[in-house]
Amino acid sequence: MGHHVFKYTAGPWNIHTGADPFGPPVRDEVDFAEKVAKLKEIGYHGIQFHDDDVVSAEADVATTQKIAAQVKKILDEHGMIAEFVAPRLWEHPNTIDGGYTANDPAMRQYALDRSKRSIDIAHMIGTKNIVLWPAREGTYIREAKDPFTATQRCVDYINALLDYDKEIRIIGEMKPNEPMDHAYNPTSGHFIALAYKTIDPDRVGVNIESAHAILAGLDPSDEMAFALWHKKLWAVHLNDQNGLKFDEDKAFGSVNLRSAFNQVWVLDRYGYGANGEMVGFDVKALRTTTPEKRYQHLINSKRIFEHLLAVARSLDTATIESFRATRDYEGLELYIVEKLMGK
Ligand code: 3MF
Ligand code: MG
Repeated sequence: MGHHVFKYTAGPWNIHTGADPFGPPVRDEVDFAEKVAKLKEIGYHGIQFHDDDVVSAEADVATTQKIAAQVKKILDEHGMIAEFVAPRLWEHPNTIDGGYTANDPAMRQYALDRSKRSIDIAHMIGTKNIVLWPAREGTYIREAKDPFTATQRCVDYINALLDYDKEIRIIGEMKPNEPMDHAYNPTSGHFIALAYKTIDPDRVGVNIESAHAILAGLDPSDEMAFALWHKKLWAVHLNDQNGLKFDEDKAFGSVNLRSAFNQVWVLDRYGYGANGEMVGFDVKALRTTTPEKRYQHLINSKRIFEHLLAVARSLDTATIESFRATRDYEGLELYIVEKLMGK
């Protein structure tokens, strides 16, 4: 398996100003067209979008079509594709209490309408993929919402979108916490279980983010393997995370090289990308990064992925099998670690 060429994507939010909850921007915002041109230059193949990365959520239909066409033109001019559109259901006043799990029916309707509009935008820029990061679909306090009802509302919401458009695919990007204390469906496994209860399971899959798996105390490569087995790994957000704290979105492989290696190895072994899946990086520049280096974390993540791919492809299968057959896992460990050290 494998040995095909991987293709890389990132979102416009991955080139950002460095603003954080504790301080203002430290770098200027960069024009969208410049981001696309630069990502192309550093070897990327496509762009990921929130709905409002394409066009403001307040724009009317005619304006939405016009601006989406301009965005598509910029992509086309650079030979870049749109990987997905994610409805941003966490910034608007109507989503303070969540989207489809909000207690107020009017707010749930807003989430649905905005998501349908995201599907329309996805068509305009040429993708069939909708990513669902259920940011505020959870609670700050346990008693705020009913978890049984929330489960049903999630399935009803997905069904409504599958029914609205017979071509789109819903790709859940699960995360256990942040911004919420607890999110509903905190792991990919939860979402895959729900997928089978929807009206069209073949159009419901997952986007696995390394940091989100780590925050759930799980191993990202095992999470990926589980989804690959279900034929439901349709996107990845590779990055890294130093322990249990806020979602750091560090450059891929920058914290735990062995974990990163195992993610690359499992993706390559099981043909990730063979059906057009992209290697997405959801990485943030450090706040200390100077404007001239604002793409360096994206360059680094891709380069580290490629180095790890070379390591994975240099492994000798017979050697690994003989370590396994003799239960010599100490030997296997040294074999892998020395490979990672270039020995
Ligand atoms: C949050 C995330 C998000 C999602 C993005 C697309 C800002 O932890 O990972 O990145 O990836 O909203 O769904
Ligand atoms: Mg992400």
